Amino acid sequence: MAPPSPEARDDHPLTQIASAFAGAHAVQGVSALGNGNINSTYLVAREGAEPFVLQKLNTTVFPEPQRVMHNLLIVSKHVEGRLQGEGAGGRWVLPKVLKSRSGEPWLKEGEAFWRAISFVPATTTLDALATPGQAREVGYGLGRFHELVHDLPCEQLADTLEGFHITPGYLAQYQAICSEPSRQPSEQEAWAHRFVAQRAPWANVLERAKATGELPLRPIHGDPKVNNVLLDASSGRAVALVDLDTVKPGLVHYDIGDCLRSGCNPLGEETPALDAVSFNLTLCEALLEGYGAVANRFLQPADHRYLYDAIRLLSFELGLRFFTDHLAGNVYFHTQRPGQNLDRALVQFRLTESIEAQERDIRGLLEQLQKRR
Ligand code: GN1
Ligand code: MG
Repeated sequence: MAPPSPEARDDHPLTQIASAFAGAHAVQGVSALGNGNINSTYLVAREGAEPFVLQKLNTTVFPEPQRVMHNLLIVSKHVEGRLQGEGAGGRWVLPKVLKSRSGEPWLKEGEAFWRAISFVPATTTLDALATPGQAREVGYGLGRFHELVHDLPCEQLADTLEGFHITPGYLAQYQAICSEPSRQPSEQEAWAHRFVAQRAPWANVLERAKATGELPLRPIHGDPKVNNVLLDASSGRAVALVDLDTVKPGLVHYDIGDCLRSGCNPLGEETPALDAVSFNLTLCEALLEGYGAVANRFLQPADHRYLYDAIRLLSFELGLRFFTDHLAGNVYFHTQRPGQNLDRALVQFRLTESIEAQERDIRGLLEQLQKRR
């Protein structure tokens, strides 16, 4: 028999933290799960009960983690009510928040903030999409989520991450960093600086529409990249949207743009093949079809007007966020190697260019989506 992994030892700190959420069941093992850029996530196996997911929240990013839990519990209760109302036919699963030994839905250990949620068995995730069938499911997953929360009053949700998806705010952070004395930029950095400067005047497009009341605030997921959609392992159908830390009032455009910039980039966010990065229209069409199948009933004409900008903006915005973090010394996104945030930024900027080059076709697809209402 293989020796137990170090994390499975009774006296290992991770095992002790996991035990606080494991009820009466002994913890058998703790292993890393997924590849999130912000929180640290583990899968905990325990004796005689289902495994569960343990997460250490990044409190630099989420300085008030109790607010995150507040939103998670509000959304869970709302969605649970909706699913019960639908009866057994509705295909959707909502991971449950687990309580720790103290009876609270978290565990504080010094500066660290831990929480646990149930694991949805027999599901898979994809880091990038390869087929229209997968894209349709990811789109359906986001539409289903929007549809389940669109009647939850925004006032009930706290702001868990101030400034999230406010592109002009990211631009201001970038400009502040650029105004500090620094070394001579590399060729790639100089290219990225020019890229940002050319698009800066347009970067407030969604915030302006929000400020004039043209686009309404609604509950949003905030981070619907493709690997946050759980797909049933045998049927491939979307059954859950996880990573609910950034659920808060916002524009559905942030979500739609984020899901498309992630779903229609078949090479993924970490590809080294920069010249081959492109926005895939076939995947875009399928993803929008899946989304529209559930979400079209609440999208308004004004929402449709800004969808192209949302797709272009969210890939630009993520590139800008990666680039700024690179210039700031990698303080926000986890990295595994030097230069990784610059490389990630270049991928998003190439994707933005590809979106811009296909503007007419993308707008054509969006018109079809609107006609299907
Ligand atoms: C972060 O942690 P993760 O991987 O779920 C980020 C998202 C980005 C994403 C890019 C709170 O999400 O906004 O789109 O990285 N989350 C936060 O991979 O900033
Ligand atoms: Mg996330």
